Amino acid sequence: MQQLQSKTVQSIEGISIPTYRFASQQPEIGIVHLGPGAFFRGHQAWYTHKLMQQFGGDWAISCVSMRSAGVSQALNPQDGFYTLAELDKQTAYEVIGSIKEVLVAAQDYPQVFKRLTASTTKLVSMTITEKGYCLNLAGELDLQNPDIQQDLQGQQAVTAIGLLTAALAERKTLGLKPFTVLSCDNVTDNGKKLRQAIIQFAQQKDPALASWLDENLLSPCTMVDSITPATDDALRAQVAEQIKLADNWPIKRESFVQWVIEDTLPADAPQWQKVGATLTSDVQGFENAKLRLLNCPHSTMAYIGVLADLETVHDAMQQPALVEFISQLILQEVIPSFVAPKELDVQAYSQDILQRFRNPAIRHLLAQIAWDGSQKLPMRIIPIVSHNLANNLPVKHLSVALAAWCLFCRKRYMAQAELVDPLAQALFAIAKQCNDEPTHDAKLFLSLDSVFPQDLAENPVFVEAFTQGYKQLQPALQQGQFPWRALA
Ligand code: CS2
Repeated sequence: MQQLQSKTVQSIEGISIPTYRFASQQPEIGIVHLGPGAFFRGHQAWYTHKLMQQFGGDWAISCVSMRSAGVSQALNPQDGFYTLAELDKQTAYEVIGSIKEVLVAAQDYPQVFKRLTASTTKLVSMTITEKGYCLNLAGELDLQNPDIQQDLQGQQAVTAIGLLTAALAERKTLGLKPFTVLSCDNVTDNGKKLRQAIIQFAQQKDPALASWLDENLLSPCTMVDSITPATDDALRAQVAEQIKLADNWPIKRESFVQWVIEDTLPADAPQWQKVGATLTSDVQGFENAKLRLLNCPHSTMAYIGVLADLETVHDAMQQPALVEFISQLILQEVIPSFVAPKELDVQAYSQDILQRFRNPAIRHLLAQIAWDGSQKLPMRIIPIVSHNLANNLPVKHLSVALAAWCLFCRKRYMAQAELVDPLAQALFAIAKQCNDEPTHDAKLFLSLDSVFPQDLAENPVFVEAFTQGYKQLQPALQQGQFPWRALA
């Protein structure tokens, strides 16, 4: 079978292909994106594709991954083309062409730097996941992070923050405007934190650069949403059958897609609002709603589900006790914890999310959501607990969710299986010391101060709820012994 690439893409029948890639004037690169994972290719790259398809513009994307060469090896031989499959009641396919090249910073540093410092590069977006920002619990750049320390001393940056700051410094020297930076990760106040981290890094190296950035760097906050499970061989086969070409790395996602961007996006940025993105002054409200009503239940379901030996979100939604637990969590503890934007009907929004979780066409592995708990929980669960404790609101279900995460880490340790988490070593060190005595074990986990803020770890109401949750779920550590009654 022939490969999907410029030469062959026009032979595809019955599926939309990127016509702008065959126009007399090819779009120039206007965006550099850090972190070309599946989410980016299903979401922002798709919006940009729609924009160029309908309105043209020089918004081709140069993707950069910091270390891994997987995406560049898959997409460069395909001239950046890949297929997006929307899996819902009906399946829809589309070939996306907004990515022009994929670079690997560790190998192609001069080329990456050239892109970042080109006058034609107007915007640098990123999906580098929570850990990519190297922040501490207070949301500031963690200057003790070994990679950040290396970047403060070294030549060739290994972190996104180091790379962006070095490129911005060069732009200042060249007399260019800074590019706009756009964080598209599930991080609270993502734009503000990103901006602050870059300026903090610059401060360490060159205070004049820090003041220039403080005056000129734009970093709108965003909220991004679309469920995008990892690609599997079944999808590769399904896509090959449809397009009659081999695609190294097609992407699948649900048909729902949402992008809310702070209305400080400058005029020389892509006008994604023309193709469905929402510009608003209240991103925080949308982001709070999404982190709390989608990501918090998602993680809760992932940890409890894995403990109950379930495989996918869809499977978890077939378990009445788990669905009931999640519904109680949402109604009693999550919805009362925040003020939603005026235009959002919270109940309906939450119901729609649960309906999306039920999508039978999406096989979203709970294990995938369970990754990086130490980075995700401080964004999606812990702030709700802190808020509720301060406002005399309940925290029982939230505490069970956090206890489920700790037991999930223990379960991985007991199975001698990999724990995908930057704190895996510390978590396994704790798991090793656990002795099944809930008060003892709970104390050990709560001592992890990069996840649990000290005031939370010392709050008697929370410690009691967390220890109780841990105690009730603990039988799950024995294979096939999930204590469903503990959720009642
Ligand atoms: C999920 C998210 O993997 C996870 O942690 O909760 O990736 C989720 O699917 C997206 O945020 C949906 O927009």
